[in-house]
Formats: sequence, C-alpha cells, structure tokens
Amino acid sequence: MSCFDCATDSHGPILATIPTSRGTHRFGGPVFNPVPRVFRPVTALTAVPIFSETKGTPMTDYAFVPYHHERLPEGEMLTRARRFYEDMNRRRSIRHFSADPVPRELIELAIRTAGTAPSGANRQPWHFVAMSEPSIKREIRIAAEKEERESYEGGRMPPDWLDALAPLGTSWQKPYLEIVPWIVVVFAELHGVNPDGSKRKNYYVQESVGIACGLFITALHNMGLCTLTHTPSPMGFLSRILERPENEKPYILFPVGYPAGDAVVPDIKRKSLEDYITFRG
Ligand code: IYR
Repeated sequence: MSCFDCATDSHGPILATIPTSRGTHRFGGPVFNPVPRVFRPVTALTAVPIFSETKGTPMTDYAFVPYHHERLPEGEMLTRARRFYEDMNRRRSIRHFSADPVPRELIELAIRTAGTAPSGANRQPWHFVAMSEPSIKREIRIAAEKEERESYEGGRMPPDWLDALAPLGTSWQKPYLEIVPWIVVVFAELHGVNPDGSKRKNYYVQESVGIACGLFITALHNMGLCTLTHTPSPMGFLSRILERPENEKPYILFPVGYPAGDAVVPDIKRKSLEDYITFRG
C-alpha cells in the first residue's frame, strides 16, 4: 500500500478514474470502471478536472486548490524543532488530577486539532464525546472499575502483563474519573452509513484514529492541560453509557484536566534515540 491518504496501491489509470453516479465521467474522460456511487462529496459541485500524478488521467471530482506553505529559514526551523521537542519531552501521563474547571472551549480546540489528522481516504473515522456532568463521570467510573477489577484481580490480565504494570503502580481503582473536569472518549467509526442505510467502507481506521489521538494529546499538552491514555478493557460499556451507534467502537478514554498539586509520576526514562532510530544515507 503506497498512499495512506487515498488508500490505494497506485495512482494508475483505472483506479484514478472515478465514475459519477450517472455512469459517465463529468469531464468527458473515459470511464474505465463505471461503478455507481451513492455517496458524492459536496465538493463535486464545484469540481474542476484534476489529473493523476502519472499521465494526465482525470482522477477525482475534488477541486484542487493551491497549498500555501511558508518556507522558513533553516535556523528558525531548527530553533522551532528543538523548542517543540523539548516541550513535548516534558509531557507525562497523569493519574492524579485536580478538580479545577477547564473551559469547554479548550476541550473543543483540542478536539478540533485532533480532527486535522490525516485519515484513510479522508474518511475522518472518529467521534469524540466530551463530558463534564458529574453523574455521567460517576457512571463511567463505576463501570470502568468493574471491568478493571475483573482484569486486575479476576484473572483477565495474565501474570506477565500484571508484572509489566507493577512498577507503574496502576490498579483497578480509577478515582480520577470522577475528579477530572472532563472525560473525552474517542470512538473509531468502523464504517460509515450511506443515506440509504447501507454501509460505507472506511480505511485504515485504527491508524487514522491513533494519529488523531496523538494530535489530541499534543494539543492538550501545548495548551497546558494533562491527560492519560486510558483503555479500560473491555470498553463496550462506553457505547452503552454514551449511546453511540453500533458502527462506532470505543477506542480510548482521556481524562483531561490539571494535575493535582501533589501529583507524582513514575521516574521512568524514554528510550535513547539510538535505540529507536536508523538513518540511512
Ligand atoms: N487498562 C488498565 C491496564 C493498563 C494497561 C496498560 I498496557 C498500561 O500502560 C496501563 C494500564 C488500566 O488502565 O489500568
């Protein structure tokens, strides 16, 4: 697979020609593969002919617009890159939160940022539920702890897993779920639904949602908030409590807020660069 954004093996002429629901290419090009499509992007209304990377074959109904990019002097690139790395390197997963309120707009901006993630065929297969009501946070805590207790103490987690977690001091107890001002649950949209109710395929769902979550975490850290990537297992209770449709699967739960005044984190080290990098050329 060579192109993540369009999820095709190549941009060759057959895949590059997208038929219209009328069976003819709207720009008068040849129709190689006239499969009717129910879903049409809104931009089809304003589309101009676009040509593939290879041979000038019309390949899409999307309008292509200039990409505006500000090229920075190399010195400034380095300064920004170092500053950003140093700041990101201060990020830690937090398990002790303050109850101090966090404005809703900040949560919204973090979710907006997550929504800028690249995704397979631009399907953007994610849904974010952000909640601050004490009653629902309590309901989630109770349900998460029930599952986690079964995992930690009921034999669902094998001994090697428990051993791996022991130095981090995690347990089935998740009081922070009631303390934090916000819980954000991310759902992966396994498939879309066409207007006629039929399924619309999504592509690279796990990768796409994972990248969106990475951007969410980065955005929170950048705005001075903390979170934890929490994956109570199994997470089916989140679909039920948050009333999400069957085509969405809970992916990660993020408690979001400020750290407690006395928050501690384990003194763990990141791998050194040499351990996870290979340069060639
Ligand atoms: N979901 C459990 C267990 C857990 C698993 C991993 I892998 C961690 O890095 C941390 C915890 C929990 O949240 O406690």
